[in-house]
Amino acid sequence: MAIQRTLSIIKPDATKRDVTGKINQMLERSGLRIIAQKRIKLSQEQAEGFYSVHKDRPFYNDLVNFMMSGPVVVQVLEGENAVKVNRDTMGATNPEEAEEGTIRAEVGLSIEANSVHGSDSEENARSEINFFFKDEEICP
Ligand code: IDP
Ligand code: MG
Repeated sequence: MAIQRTLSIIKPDATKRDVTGKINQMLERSGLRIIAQKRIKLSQEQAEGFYSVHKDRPFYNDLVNFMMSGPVVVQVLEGENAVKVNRDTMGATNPEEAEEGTIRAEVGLSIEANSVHGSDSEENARSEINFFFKDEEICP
């Protein structure tokens, strides 16, 4: 297995409830190293751009507004098979369907306010990391 990097976002529903530390502990316990991290407020342009793949979905406008409703923590995670390990640690999109012990099952509130984002492929991880981070901000 190869060492990979993936982009993670702790979403506004989670930053508002002060569970950033709990989520980071769950990520680190899965073997994912947090090699870059910053807490930011997304602009409309950033939220729309980041989720542009979903622009034709009925939930797009709500999703963009939700992602701007409070601070987010954007992070680069590194580890063996990091893209899949992070997706497994996050759990299913809908917290009601997420396996016990996953972040979304433990912390998520709804299919929209599901506490975390994670890249779904190595290729998307590369572009999502570049969306938020300069090379010099990543400290492995
Ligand atoms: P993922 O985050 O598990 O990869 P995606 O299908 O890529 O799920 O959807 C992106 C985000 O859009 C989800 O994490 C969630 O916040 C939101 N979302 C997805 N499906 C719905 C829905 O049916 N209603 C409202 N929000 C949704
Ligand atoms: Mg997705």
